[in-house]
Amino acid sequence: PPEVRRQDYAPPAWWIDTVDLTFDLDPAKTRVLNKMRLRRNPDVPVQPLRLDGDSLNLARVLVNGQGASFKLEGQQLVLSQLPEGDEAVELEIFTTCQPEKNTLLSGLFVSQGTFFTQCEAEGFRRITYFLDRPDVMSIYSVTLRASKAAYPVLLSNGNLVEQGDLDDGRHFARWHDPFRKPSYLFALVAGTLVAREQAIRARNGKEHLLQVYVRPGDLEKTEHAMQSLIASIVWDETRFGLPLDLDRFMIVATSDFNMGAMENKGLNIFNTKFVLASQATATDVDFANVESVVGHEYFHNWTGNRITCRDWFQLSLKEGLTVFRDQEFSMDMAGSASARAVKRIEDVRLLRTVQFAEDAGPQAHPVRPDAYQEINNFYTVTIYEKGAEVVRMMHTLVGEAGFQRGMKLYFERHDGQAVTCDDFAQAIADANPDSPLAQHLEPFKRWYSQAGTPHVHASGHYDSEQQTYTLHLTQSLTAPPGQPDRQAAVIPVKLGLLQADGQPVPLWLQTDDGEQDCGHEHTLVLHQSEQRITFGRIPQPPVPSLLRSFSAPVVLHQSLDDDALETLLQHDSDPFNRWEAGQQWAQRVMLEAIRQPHTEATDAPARLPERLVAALRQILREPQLDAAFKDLVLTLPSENYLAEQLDTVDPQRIHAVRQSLQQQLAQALHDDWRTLWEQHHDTGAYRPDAHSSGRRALAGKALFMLCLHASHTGEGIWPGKAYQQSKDANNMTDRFNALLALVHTHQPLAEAALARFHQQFHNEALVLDKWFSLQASVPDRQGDILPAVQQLMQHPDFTLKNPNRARSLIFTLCNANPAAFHRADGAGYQFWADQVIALNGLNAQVAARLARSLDAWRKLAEPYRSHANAALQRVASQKNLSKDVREIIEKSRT
Ligand code: B3K
Ligand code: ZN
Repeated sequence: PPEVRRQDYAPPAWWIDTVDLTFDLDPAKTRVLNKMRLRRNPDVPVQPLRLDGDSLNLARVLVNGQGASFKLEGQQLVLSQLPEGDEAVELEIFTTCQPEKNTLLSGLFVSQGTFFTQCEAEGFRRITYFLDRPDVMSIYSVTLRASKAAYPVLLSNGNLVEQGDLDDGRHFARWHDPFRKPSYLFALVAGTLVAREQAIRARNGKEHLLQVYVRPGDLEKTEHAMQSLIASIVWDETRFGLPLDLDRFMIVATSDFNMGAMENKGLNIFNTKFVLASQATATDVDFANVESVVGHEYFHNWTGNRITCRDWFQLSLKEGLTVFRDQEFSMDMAGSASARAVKRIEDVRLLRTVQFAEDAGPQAHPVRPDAYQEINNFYTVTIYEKGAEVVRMMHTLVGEAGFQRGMKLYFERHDGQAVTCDDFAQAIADANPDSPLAQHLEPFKRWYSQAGTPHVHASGHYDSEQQTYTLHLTQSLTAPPGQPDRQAAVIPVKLGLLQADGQPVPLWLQTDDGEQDCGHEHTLVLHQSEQRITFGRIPQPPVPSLLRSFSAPVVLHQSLDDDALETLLQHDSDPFNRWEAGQQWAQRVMLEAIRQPHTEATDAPARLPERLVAALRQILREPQLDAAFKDLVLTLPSENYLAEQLDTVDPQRIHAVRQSLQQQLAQALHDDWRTLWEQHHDTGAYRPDAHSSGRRALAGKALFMLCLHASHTGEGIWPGKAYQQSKDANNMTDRFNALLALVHTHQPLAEAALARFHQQFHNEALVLDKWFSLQASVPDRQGDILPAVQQLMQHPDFTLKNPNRARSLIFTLCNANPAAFHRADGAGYQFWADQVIALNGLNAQVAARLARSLDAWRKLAEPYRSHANAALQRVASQKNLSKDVREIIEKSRT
């Protein structure tokens, strides 16, 4: 299959200045008239016009009002006899498409009787012939015509300029978007929808109309989305000085969507999962996700839409930057320093578990990839999350004020353009000429071009005579065989030193010209493969606290003993490193146990050291600490994260060790769990803010631990309380946590609770997703989960066609329940292959995501590895494999 390569980028031979689209909407056959004004790009040699198309029926082509000759080459429409001069050409193209047959949910599709579009990355070509590439930006006018009864609401980008009735019970609406935009930001929606509306006045006095459109019946679940939108607008104005540039800003929710949401200009289309939220149906995590995704899509209006990507290799230009912005937004919304740290820990956990694994596996690619077969396969954690870390490092290197200067320059230079990652980095550096970023800009940009996670090794040396402490840091990044050697990256290492009693040590940096007072924290810029740094006036051997708040996306190796880890866990002023010390400690205990010789996976379970238990107990009892933070510290590294640390992975062994430690935590801290539950389980009137969410999370963890303990003693009080709570809770977070405690600890009451829950929520699609997902995530016991999932696939509420539902059951099993998926008999992999094949025929994008569950198959121990290989081979040998799935499977197998 052909590869698209970054180095082959060439500017378009034509520009499209204006587009006037007319849709006659009909689910079976929609007619599209596309009138464009084009002109040749004077900077490019004269060439035919080649328009992209996909799954279109072409009816007619007119050039300047006359019939014209054209050719279809593959999926492209080629016009070679257009006038050669530089005057504009008017092109009219009539096509039809079949929205109701569109199960791929790319282009124009129907969801529950409503029309939606999804054009990023290359879906617009499934609507009409076009130069479907982000560097062609045009002014759009759109007329929608449809039955007034079936489709009372007709929406597109920009402003509504005209509407009225037509004959035969039809009506029309005409929209005009005053901003030039690439085709991937086009959108339309037509159907029966209702809207929550809010008029707001911006700082400059301008009025805006905000609307959140949903299906009738869902309106009372839109308040949080509206509040999040308003908060996003205020935040972007205050922190970045970026105002809303539209009279009208719309969000529309659909339950059939391949991803989270889409930032179409002025008409964001969202998965219902990231719009609808009520206390009765959504958890605290859902509420936080709505806020974060509403923010993310809104922030794209400037970072993505006003300045867009020159080509899809630059995807992280908009995604990395916008993720960075949404992370900062969530942190600012969370408020306190420790709530910010909680958000940072959650983001880093995702990065290290999923992105580091991606970067170490067969689908590894740079933040700015060099080649792809199917661009939809590159909406990855590397582009998004690692991309955001690259932006965050720039922020660290130039500071907040410097970063804002850089953003200002970026908009001065590039507003209205389609640009590259280099352009962004250049703007930030040019606005901060004296910063370490400007000083090391070229090597810094290796973060864009080199795949893989750098490893940093740190060791410290204390000289009692000189009273100095020297840190020795090295970095390495190994390239896969056959690839050019990696060069040193620019790694900001934020650090501090602690005395043994936990007091921060004043930092006197020794430089060539004497001593420099660094206060209590210093950011070392590691830009060579090896560097040393020395601090003076140190009376005792200190404990180093390195890579504070995870200042760079690297793996840090340092050998800290239990004393040092305990000092950091109890006293570090950097909450991220406090958490990290606890994780390192638990991880070391678990990895040692996993590696111990054994015949059965379950042999010789790990012993949780008394000292670690005592340290964790102290964290739980510290009154100043946030509940959310305690919950994170008490969460053991996940099975997937542990697997990532090993060269050979026996998923059953990892599961057995982690389960055993979890059990010991439940027992050893039993009294504390009880106290915590009593202190935190009643959070009063429901509010999804960071503080009360944290309390519910910790109470939920306590209830889970108490039920886990009960499952071993046979005691019934806590399961009884959990059952009560699963019935009576006044919010979904508490209700679901109680249900989870029962189900995940295999309580006899679990079945009744599950049945009750289903009965109560069978009309709530998003809650049913939770119900399916919960059952697919139960810790496996003797292979009982796969058959349960297979049975749930037969449930009348299950369907493969709805991506959320498919993800809730199948993806949860294959990606989030390693011990249920990796079975010694290989049945999990066979199930996976069946589902990849079934989805491939329905929705190649969703199928390609699932295809990635076996990315790490080469690291598996036998017999898993051979079974996984067989399953991969079976998928590979399918005829009619989409190019999406083919690309993933091929890479997995090479
Ligand atoms: N830009 C979209 C993602 C489009 C995915 C296309 N396969 C959502 C976002 O990142 O905001
Ligand atoms: Zn995005």
